[in-house]
Amino acid sequence: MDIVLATTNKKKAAEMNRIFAGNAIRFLTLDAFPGYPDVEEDGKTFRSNALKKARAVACFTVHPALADDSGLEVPSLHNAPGVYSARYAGEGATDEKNLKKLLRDMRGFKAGDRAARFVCCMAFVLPDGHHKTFSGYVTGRIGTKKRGDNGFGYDPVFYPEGRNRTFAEMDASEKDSLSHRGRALKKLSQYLFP
Ligand code: ITT
Repeated sequence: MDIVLATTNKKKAAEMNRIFAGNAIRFLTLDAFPGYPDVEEDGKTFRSNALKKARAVACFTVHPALADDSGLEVPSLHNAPGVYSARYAGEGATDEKNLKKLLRDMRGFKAGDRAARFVCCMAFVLPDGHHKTFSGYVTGRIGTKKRGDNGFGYDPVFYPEGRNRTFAEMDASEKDSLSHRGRALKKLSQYLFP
């Protein structure tokens, strides 16, 4: 089965390919469909943004589409950056800038106020409009400085629960086995290949 990945984030796409490797699925990227229009992520929830992205791609490409909307929630920041994770430091901000802003906003926070979780909502949409969504979560805490070079986004400051290494200090398979994206994709896999 061909599924078009509705993401422009190459590192996310690489994770999705990796986690699904070995299944009877070929992931296509949007590069194969020139002229695909930009979709504004203006939803208030990860689910509504994921559905919006996947619906737009299924409609444009006439192929099944898979979109991921994901981000980091910090309860002591009223769940920010949340759906704004990719643009926490402003429209078009780099991972580096978003991460710096997070550390700045949490400066002085005690250990008990550094809890966080990553959330991922995967939306799978068929060209006829049928859809299904799958959510995955990983809880942990935010460190006080960056550690590690792997991964992307907020990985260098996120310590999954029970570990004393950040996602950016783990190899790909260890992150995939714990991550919000890995957990959501596992549910999709169980749905597609029961
Ligand atoms: P697409 O919308 O094209 O898929 P994007 O990067 O804009 O790409 P999102 O809108 O879903 O994706 O934003 C997700 C942001 O949340 C991402 O830019 C990271 O900052 C953060 N994030 C999500 N998953 C992450 C992960 O596994 N590790 C670290 N940061 C992550």
